[in-house]
Amino acid sequence: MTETDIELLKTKLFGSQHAVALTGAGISAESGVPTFRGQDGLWQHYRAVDLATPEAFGRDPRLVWEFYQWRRRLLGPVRPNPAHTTLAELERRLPNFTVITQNIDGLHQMAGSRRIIELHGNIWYLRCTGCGLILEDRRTDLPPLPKCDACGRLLRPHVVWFGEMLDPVVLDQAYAALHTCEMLLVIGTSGLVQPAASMGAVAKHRGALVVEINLEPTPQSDLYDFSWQGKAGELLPQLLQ
Ligand code: BJW
Ligand code: ZN
Repeated sequence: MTETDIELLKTKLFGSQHAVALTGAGISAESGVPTFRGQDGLWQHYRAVDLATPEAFGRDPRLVWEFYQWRRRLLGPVRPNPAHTTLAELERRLPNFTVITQNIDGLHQMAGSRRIIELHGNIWYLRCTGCGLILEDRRTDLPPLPKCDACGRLLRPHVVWFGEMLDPVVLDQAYAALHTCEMLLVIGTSGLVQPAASMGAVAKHRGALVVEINLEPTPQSDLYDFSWQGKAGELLPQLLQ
């Protein structure tokens, strides 16, 4: 990326009626949240099939809850970084700016973004496996197997596991934003998990300028207009300068 490229991106971004950022775990890495894949990724130490599938929860809910309780404790003191705050600022400055995130950490909200589509749910919400009730709960000292006050059945984290469908209402909102945007920033995602991995291609197909911001190239890089390599927390603020 040259200085001229960055100027071009800024012109396109600040001239757009609709712009979108699609974010993944990499945007929270500089806040101290572990990513999933790569050297220090969560899936290097834990097997996704043992912890992030409905079958795993059916088999051993205590183990799955232990994993999520640990992650909730880890996330408790975590704060947004300059990448999150840049996106919040873009929402204030642009006529229509939407964040579509795969992250469950709630850091976009904390940074001040308001138009957020959470594809994979939110770790600070729990859902009843019996009556479907969804409730916010920020405690980091939950009982080992939290139960629903309304019906007494087991609660689960309100997140999307492998093999589960994404909420169709949430997906519709995401595609509506992707279909209308003139520019898409794809930030800190390995592009391996569907359907999010195809969302850049969807926007590209509809004529959006697509810019990837990542430490390294991904399987999607060649499809996009620009691949801007580096730390999201260092690159994104340059769009506001
Ligand atoms: C930085 C950085 C810095 C680091 N700055 N960058 C079609 C084809 C094949 C398979 C499927 C398919 N459709 C569905 C599937 C199955 C499956 C899937 O995709 N599997 C693949 C792995 C092959 N998908 C699903 O099951 C989805 N459901 C679905 O599609 O339902 C319909 C269906 C069901 C069954 C069969 C067919 C259809 C649901 C997926 C749910 C994903 N859930 C998780 C866990 C959420 C809860 C939790 O956190 O515990 O979501 S898995 C995990 O991966 C998490 C993430 O949101 C997701 C994506 O990860 P992300 O964000 O990309 O992180 P990383 O770690 O992979 O990458 C980080 C990146 O950041 C790297 O590139 C770094 O370089 C970069 N980076 N620091 C900038 N400072
Ligand atoms: Zn219930």
